[in-house]
Amino acid sequence: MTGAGKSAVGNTLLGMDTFHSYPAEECVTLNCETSEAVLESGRKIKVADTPAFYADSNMLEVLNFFEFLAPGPHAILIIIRPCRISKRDVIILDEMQKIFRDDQLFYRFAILVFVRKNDIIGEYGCCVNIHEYIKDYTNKDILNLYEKCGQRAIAVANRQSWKGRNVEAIEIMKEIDKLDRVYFHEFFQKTVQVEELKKELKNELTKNMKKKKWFSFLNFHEIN
Ligand SMILES: Nc1nc2c(ncn2[C@@H]2O[C@H](COP(=O)(O)OP(=O)(O)O)[C@@H](O)[C@H]2O)c(=O)[nH]1
Ligand SMILES: [Mg+2]
Repeated sequence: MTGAGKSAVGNTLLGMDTFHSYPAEECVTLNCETSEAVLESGRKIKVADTPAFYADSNMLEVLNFFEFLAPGPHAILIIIRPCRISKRDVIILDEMQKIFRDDQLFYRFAILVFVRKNDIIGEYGCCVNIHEYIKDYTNKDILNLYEKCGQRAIAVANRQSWKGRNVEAIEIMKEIDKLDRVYFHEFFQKTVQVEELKKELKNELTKNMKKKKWFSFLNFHEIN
């Protein structure tokens, strides 16, 4: 989703303004961008920021940063702006599974990250925690996504002082640390495998595109 806050969360995690993050109707992040940082704790992290996924070509783009994230990725953060996620966004997420070959693998490493925490939680929000918010205030598509992600969810406020953002970053890292990371290490370690995946995905997308053309022709035919 464009303008969700993906780049902002990336910056919060890194502890600095690396990715472009500002209000824009058009997609600000067009290609996957990567950055790394050494946290106060001494831990090294690598973050890949992605564009909004609305086109098949974006998905191929994701494969390009697997090498950068090796031996990860260790976590997939699905950034959600409260009340702005659409059914289409959820469907696109499901499409992402193609890259990981099976949905369980994709969602096993996924965490829902709701931005604009202050709008939904605490003094100005409606809930005491993110889990209550998801259960009481979101629709069944999000609930379904939440279940697929093993009920892993966190809310963060990106628009605040760096002192506050650093605290949010620690909380996100805690969620990431709860994930089992061994499997990814083995799965994506070899670049060869990534190349194979790319080829496979390209073939499948080409097939899908041909199918789409056929369907649009059918629609055209029906209207006339
Ligand atoms: N108030 C508030 N604004 C946020 C938060 N996170 C992101 N934003 C704003 O949302 C806008 C879009 O963010 P951006 O990171 O560029 O979204 P992206 O397109 O998903 O990468 C920017 O103006 C951010 O400052 C948040 O937690 N609270
Ligand atoms: Mg962005």
